[in-house]
Amino acid sequence: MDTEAAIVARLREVVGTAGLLTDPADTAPYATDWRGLYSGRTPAVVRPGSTAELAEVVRRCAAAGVGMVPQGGNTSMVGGAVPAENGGDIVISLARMNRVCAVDPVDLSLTVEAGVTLKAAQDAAAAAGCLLPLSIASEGSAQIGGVLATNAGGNNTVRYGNARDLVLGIEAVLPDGEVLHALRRLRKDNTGYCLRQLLVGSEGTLGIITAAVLKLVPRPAEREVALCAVPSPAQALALFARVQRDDPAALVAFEYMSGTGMDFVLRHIPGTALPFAPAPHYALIELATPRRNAGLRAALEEVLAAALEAGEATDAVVAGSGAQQAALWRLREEHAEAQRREGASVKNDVSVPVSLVPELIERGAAACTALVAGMRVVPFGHLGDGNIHFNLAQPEGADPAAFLAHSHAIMDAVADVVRDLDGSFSAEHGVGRLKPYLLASWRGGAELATMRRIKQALDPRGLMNRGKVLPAE
Ligand code: 2HG
Ligand code: ZN
Repeated sequence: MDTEAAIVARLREVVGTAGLLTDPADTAPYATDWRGLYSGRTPAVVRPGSTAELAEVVRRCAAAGVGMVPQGGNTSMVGGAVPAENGGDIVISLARMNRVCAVDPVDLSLTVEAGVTLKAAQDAAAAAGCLLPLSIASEGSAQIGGVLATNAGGNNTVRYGNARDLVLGIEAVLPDGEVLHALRRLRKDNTGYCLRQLLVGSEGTLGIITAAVLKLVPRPAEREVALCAVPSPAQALALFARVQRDDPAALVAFEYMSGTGMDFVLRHIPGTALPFAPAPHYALIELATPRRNAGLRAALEEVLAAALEAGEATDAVVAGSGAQQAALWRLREEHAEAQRREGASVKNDVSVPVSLVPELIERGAAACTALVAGMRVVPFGHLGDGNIHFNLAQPEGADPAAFLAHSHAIMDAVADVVRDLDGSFSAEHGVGRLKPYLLASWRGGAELATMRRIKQALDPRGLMNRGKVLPAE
């Protein structure tokens, strides 16, 4: 077995000094996750500048039997992109592969390298008069490679689906260093197994995505954003159903927030303010259409008036400018950051059929509050697609570690409710390092067995992002 120093030297030959970090002060940010759950160790962070370099890095790691941890913006909520504490695995950062290669407003496609941030990809689409309809709170840091590897969901799933629904083509380096060239931009291509979709959502365990062709849509001509105060989750669902009935083609996002989560945002995030008096629950609605003179604003005001009349909302504001739209969205997008500043939290990224969201929130709250005195229930998220972040914040002033010692009890209590409602234990954040232990009981039998056979076929020595997704046998 080669020494770590020998392997690092061989990788330096490929990427040069500029493409390699070895000083622990430089590698530490790559070995720690955004939530602060894991602090790993790595002998080196390799930052290749091209697919050819990356493929050679993978070949050399594979030849030496060294594990590899692919990493994009390192915004995983489940520790999916960090190395283990005791490990010698090499982190492979895609950050330098950040070129926007092509945008085609007729094909409605965008070709980017994996290290392009989601925000930069959105900007490239906008500059060509198009829209990349994927939006997540971490889009300023999250990179396309990671967004696809984790099949990110986000705010627009109700209209445009998840990341996997926006992928036309992919280029990836497989665990043996071979390059999978499938960077096609075809709308129809029915030629055998869909390998790009195998890579999407594989969380870096089957290979490293190096570039992708994404689907775009025409840029909206009209866009409206409203914030509503709602009396209960059940009324939020009724409001969603009303908006969806009225003009399903215009609905882009329907987000739910609790009064507790909003309070965290208002206290921790400078410059945020509510446009009306605080309420027990909130809904944020975005509508958009590519049709000009569609009268979207009048239509939205009409729907909201009917909702107020029916008691589904008690207050509502439609943003009057782009800046106000951004300010309303900020109240929702800053929920994760505000919770982080409030202290330790246990996250349950769960989904249920949309119609059961109120039941999830009510039963989940009842199941949790009994577990830890003073714990705060902070559910929020993508009501329109059934994905609620059923998060629990530590009691005020409590010791974070003592609270986190209850993590598994809390997650199990929520999981029992979710299972009863035919839901999923991970709706959009993936499995990562945090949740492989849940896979056997939720996706056991032929599902897990097939996943293992795929992993065995592509990565027989288990070198790609080990310890993630699949539980140890
Ligand atoms: C969001 O929807 C993200 O803001 C983060 O998925 C959710 O912090 C969370 O639990
Ligand atoms: Zn989310």
